[in-house]
Amino acid sequence: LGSKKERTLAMIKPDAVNKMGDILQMIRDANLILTKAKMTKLTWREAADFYTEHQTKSFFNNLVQFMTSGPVVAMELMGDEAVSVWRRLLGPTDSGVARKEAPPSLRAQFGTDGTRNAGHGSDSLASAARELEFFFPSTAGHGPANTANYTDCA
Ligand code: DGI
Repeated sequence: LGSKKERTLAMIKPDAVNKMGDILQMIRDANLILTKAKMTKLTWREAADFYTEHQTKSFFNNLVQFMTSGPVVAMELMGDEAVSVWRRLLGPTDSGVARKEAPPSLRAQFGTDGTRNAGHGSDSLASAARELEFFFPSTAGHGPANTANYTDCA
């Protein structure tokens, strides 16, 4: 892997978990590779911690309610400019806005509105580091992904 490869934290939110197959296809078509994945049901506290930067916002309770309404799938994606590539696949935060854009993004296809918006992606390398540690803590024995030979997955 070249030195320009990035890692990002992608998440399929509860409203789109049953679209995982379509989403994995989008990931593959964008030349990102899946290096870690975990399905989990977040507790209220976990969801509130994950979105702690939004704790004072009016939509915070609705957001945490939604994020705890069913399982999510957390994924580590790797590839050239993975952070921005995945954000582009996601599309605008509000799925209603996303549907006005072409080509149809993940949120345009699988989300509903400004809260139920199908997916999450880290917005910077710093966020990615924090969010990857949140879902895949380095102390949990996952070990670093061996990225030396992922060509079979591309
Ligand atoms: O990084 P994003 O998910 O695109 O957006 P964000 O980090 O600003 O907000 C995190 C989540 O919070 C977003 O996916 C949905 C929710 N949210 C953000 N802004 C609004 C919102 N929900 C509602 N209802 N209204 C908002 O203005």
